[in-house]
Amino acid sequence: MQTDALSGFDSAVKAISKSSRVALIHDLDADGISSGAITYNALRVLRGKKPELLITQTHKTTQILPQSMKKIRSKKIDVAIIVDFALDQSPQSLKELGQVCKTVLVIDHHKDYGYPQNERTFIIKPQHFSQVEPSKYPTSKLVFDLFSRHVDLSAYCWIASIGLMGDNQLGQWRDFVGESAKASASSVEQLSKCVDIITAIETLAPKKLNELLLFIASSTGPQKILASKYAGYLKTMDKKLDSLFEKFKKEKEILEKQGLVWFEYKSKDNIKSALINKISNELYPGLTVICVQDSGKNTVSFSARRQDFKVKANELLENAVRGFENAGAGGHVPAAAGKIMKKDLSEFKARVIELLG
Ligand SMILES: [Mn+2]
Repeated sequence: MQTDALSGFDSAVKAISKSSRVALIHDLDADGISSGAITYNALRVLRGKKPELLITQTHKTTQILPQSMKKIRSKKIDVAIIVDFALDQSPQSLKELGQVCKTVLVIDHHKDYGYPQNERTFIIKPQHFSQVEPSKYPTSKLVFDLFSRHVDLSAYCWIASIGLMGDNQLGQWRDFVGESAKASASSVEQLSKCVDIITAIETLAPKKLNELLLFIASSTGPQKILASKYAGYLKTMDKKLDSLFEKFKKEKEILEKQGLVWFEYKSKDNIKSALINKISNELYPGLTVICVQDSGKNTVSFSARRQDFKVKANELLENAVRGFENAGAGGHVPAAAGKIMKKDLSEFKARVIELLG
């Protein structure tokens, strides 16, 4: 299994050449942006030219959206590389991409949804070759380790550190982060501030994520990010986060028996990951925390956290949305998310409580 996965990855990479037409598609959070930046640079070094297409989708999803497929077709892409989202959770979408592109390479650390691999489609996840629990092996570190088998990426170790800290995994990789801080003449605190900058752009100016990824990929070190125009978003972000955090403290609901902390709020900003990370890390690492965001549409989105692994947040949410129309959920054991129609919210909550017993 171990050699299979790594040698399969190696063959997929060796088949990418200067004449290949490559698209890179990434997730939108700090790990997704960082793994995108590292993969972008790895491809540039590997083939002496940048990818033909960098796709930043309009919202978080495990699918390749129709407008992305259109770009892939019109740019005559034959190699598609997907980082940090489980495209195998959307088998129809993955199949469609496999019919258009000669090679599809998915590099991800979410649950393995058991998509049947074939000569055109190769999926690699930590669980295929490593003992590290997949949520603790963020895609930034994964692409850094995997592509380092082919090209020297040591100048970008700080980007891998930013990405893995974005997925809350400093504890797992403390030595690596310490070394990359030293190598980039920065500190863990500065790298952590870069995470906050990416999260602020994801929340307040998601249309800028594509240019931010390119900016990070071309930066010589974290200082460039800290001194950039993007850092200007931090203040607004902190303000919004603090005010929701205060609201949480007053309005949260705690269900002792289920070990559940439940919070519903309204916001037009896509702020729920940042908010729930703060709540879970600072107040309730040992309880199941669920935050439900109403953005004024006919759907609501939600996130769940459970850091002691005693509840599988991804399976809890997947089971709680089963059968609902226009609904979806997924993610990691300690961190997951999804959305449902607003009309199903009370049934969703009842199911969560029931599932937690
Ligand atoms: Mn990730």
